[in-house]
Amino acid sequence: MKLQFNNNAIVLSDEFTLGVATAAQQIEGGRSLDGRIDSIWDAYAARKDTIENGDTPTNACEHYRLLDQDIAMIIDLGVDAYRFSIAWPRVMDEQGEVNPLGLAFYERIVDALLANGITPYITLYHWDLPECIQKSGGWENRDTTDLFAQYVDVISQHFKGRVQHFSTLNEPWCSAFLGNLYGIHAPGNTDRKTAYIVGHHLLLAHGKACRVIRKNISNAQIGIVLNGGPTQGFTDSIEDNLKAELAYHEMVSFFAEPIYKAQYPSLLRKLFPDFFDMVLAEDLDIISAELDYLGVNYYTRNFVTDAQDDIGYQTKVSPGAVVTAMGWEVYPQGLTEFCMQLNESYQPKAIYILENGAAFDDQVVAGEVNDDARCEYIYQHLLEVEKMFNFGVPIKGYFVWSLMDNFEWAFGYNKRFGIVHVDYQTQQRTLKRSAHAIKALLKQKKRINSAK
Ligand code: IFM
Repeated sequence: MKLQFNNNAIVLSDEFTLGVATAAQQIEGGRSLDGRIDSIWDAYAARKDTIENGDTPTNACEHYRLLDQDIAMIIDLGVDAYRFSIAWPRVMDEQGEVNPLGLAFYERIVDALLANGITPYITLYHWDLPECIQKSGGWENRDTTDLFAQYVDVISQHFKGRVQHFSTLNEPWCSAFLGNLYGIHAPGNTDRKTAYIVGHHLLLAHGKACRVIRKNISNAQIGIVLNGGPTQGFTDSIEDNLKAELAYHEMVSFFAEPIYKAQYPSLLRKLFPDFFDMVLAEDLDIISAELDYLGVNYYTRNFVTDAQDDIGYQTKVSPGAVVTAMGWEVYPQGLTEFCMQLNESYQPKAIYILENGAAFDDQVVAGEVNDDARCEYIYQHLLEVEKMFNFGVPIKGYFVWSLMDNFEWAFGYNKRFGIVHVDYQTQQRTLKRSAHAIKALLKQKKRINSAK
């Protein structure tokens, strides 16, 4: 099937899912509306010097208030699927009881999508742990894995028959390592062993959630979303290559090996033998529950070199590389390289690119946003998707990150990833050129399919 994108033809299979993605904490706002309780990100952002410009997710894109208009915008784009996350602090209260108003909000989303032929892809955890649970140890506390399973039980029972696709965790590396070793995400710890404990408990929570969803929904499509990219030494030195190995193992293998091979990487076990005491006999069996898909979030590749700090390594960009506003190199072929590496190592049944996109310093000029760099970025990555088909990678879908500009975690509102521009003063949405290109692409996809 031929698809036009930015005047270039892209060939994708008919069954291929093209969608857009968001996450609750980054767009919803409505911090304490209708019984929502605080998350660790609300608490973290309230601390001094954690987020650029002192930004907070309190209002974000006010998606909670503007839901109808945002859903209309999603429908108008004509996407096959919409990936969004459910905020645990919106649907469960401090006593662990269901908040019906919170649940009703997601019900409105799901029902509107279904009524318009758009498939909902739910992410169950996109970093917004309820702060009350953090106060009892958060992900360092094994009990949190059972609380997560209870929350997932509520969601999967509620949406049974309406939602099939569930991603348990988004980018657990960020929650575990950025949040507990790097100290730049909530809750802001800087200790490697804590990161390992948190990482293990996240994986255990994932495994328990898989069991719960399978029990509740017989035809569920369950996955987890990992982030990463091709990783190599910044120079050819043995030191840089060893650090690159460590970085890749912590970012990807730490999560993928237990899930697909029921073991932690031997390199990490050798380097940090005391860091795995929290792994109990039955855990790896629970963690390695069968999955229907692997979600991959890809943005860039990583060059790694030594660092004289507690992390012990750092990533660098090669001189002269084209970078986005995040300082991340634009390297589309890395998507294929990374997916092929995952495919060879773990043979997932299916792979979905659940996030790919770029931040640029977009400006509205005369009511338009000409984000040609983003159009090109997405186009080049879609070409890689096409390439992967030919290499036999079981790639089933691609979701642009993100539907609209939003709260980019520690960077606040400074970084714009959306295909829709958001004016945070007025909450005015403006479709960027990339949104128009994707809309046209989807229109053509539907036209060709319906003509068959
Ligand atoms: O905005 C984030 C998203 O929440 C998780 N993946 C990476 C994106 C861009 O940094």
